[in-house]
Amino acid sequence: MRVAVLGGDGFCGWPAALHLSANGHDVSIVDSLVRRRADEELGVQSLTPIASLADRVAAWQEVTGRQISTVEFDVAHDYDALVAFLDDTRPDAVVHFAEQRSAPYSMKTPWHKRYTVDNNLNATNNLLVALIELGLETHVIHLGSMGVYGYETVPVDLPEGYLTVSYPDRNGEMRSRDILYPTNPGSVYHMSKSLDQLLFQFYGRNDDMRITDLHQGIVWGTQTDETELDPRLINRFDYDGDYGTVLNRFIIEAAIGYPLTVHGTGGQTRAFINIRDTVKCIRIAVESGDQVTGRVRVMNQMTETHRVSELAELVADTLGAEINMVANPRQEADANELVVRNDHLLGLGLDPITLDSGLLVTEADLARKYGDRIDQSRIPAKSYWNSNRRSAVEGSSD
Ligand code: NAD
Ligand code: USQ
Repeated sequence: MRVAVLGGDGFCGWPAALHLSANGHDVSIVDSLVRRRADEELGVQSLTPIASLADRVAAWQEVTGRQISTVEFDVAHDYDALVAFLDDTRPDAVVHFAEQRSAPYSMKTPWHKRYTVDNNLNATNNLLVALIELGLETHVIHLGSMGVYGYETVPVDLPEGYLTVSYPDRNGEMRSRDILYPTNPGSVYHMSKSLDQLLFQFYGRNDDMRITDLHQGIVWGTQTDETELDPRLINRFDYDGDYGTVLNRFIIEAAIGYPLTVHGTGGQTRAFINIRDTVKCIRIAVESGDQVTGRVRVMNQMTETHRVSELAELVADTLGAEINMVANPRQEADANELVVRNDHLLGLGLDPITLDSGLLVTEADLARKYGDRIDQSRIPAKSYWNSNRRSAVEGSSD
């Protein structure tokens, strides 16, 4: 299939593009390279040394003989370039990763809040409008977030996108219908994913579009079978307080002897998926596009749930580390329960990699290998959700 990967230079997009290419798909990458500029803005670099996008695809061709084309433009703001690209490539599927994806980055300042909403919503809206303008029947696969459901304890296993509700009509007769699961985002970033859902619901219905929204959990790990083929193909590995996600941060922290940074009580329970499973899920979503008819297909792209404090203990026990309970810069519940359905992807053949697979040690080895690239001053999370959280952190003795 012809597959366009928007955001194909990023942490999930790059290995997904390689995995699709390795499996015989004709892949084109679009990226504005804004994520590399965010590293410059934040004064931090990926733990792993990442090659330029041009060098990456040249290496891929050298190693495998497979070609991936690339084009650089801003999907959110260069609508004409997007239309020209889609008209030229006429993809069977577009995988849309091209959004600002960090919750802490989205909460840093008014500029970061406005940038995240502007970038994420315009990227999604532009893509949908461009496909409609061109009359293409392209399957759109979007990377959404488990965070759209919110992280309060609820008495149900989180369903895949829709909730069946029953209510009395005006004559008192019971009715039943499926609604989008009530959204309850915990950051401006997560809110942008909640709003994306409405764009999909509207255009899906109005223009009969085929759309899959993947509600992905926190991705951990770095390398995949394809990125391991050559050092120039290595994936990025974020560890800083803005872009580093919890498990990858714990792995790096343990690897360099930095106490694990557990926020608050560590009672937050979250959904996780290894990057090797992310790329498989993307391929599965692409290759099962003909199953998408009618309403937006929502699949929960996660394989296991863990409480942050228990993750820290597991990492400490496996890799050897101290644990430091730090004041939480985020406005979030101290603790929550989380049970998630992921029947769709399991039914389509996903065979999950779980934390007990031994990959923790492999990842820690990688972190140690590049440990001298770490700037420890960039580890503490310093994006505060509101002034109360700032006071709590700045007033704490951590
Ligand atoms: P990333 O920041 O590493 O990659 C995103 C890529 O998109 C970057 O290369 C960036 O330059 C590009 N981009 C951003 N805005 C763009 C624009 N307007 N035009 C063109 N390119 C643009 O992030 P990631 O971790 O690879 O995440 C990819 C997607 O997956 C995001 O939408 C994110 O919300 C979602 N997701 C990520 C995780 C995770 O743990 N990393 C978990 C769940 C969902
Ligand atoms: N946390 C710590 N210590 C740390 C970092 C984080 O205790 O050093 C805690 C946070 O307070 C939070 C939890 O770990 O309770 C998860 O934080 P995270 O940064 O790992 O994940 P999050 O901000 O939710 O965002 C990440 C990705 C985002 C994706 C989301 C999936 O950056 O793109 O959408 O995971 S989910 O969380 O399922 O919504």
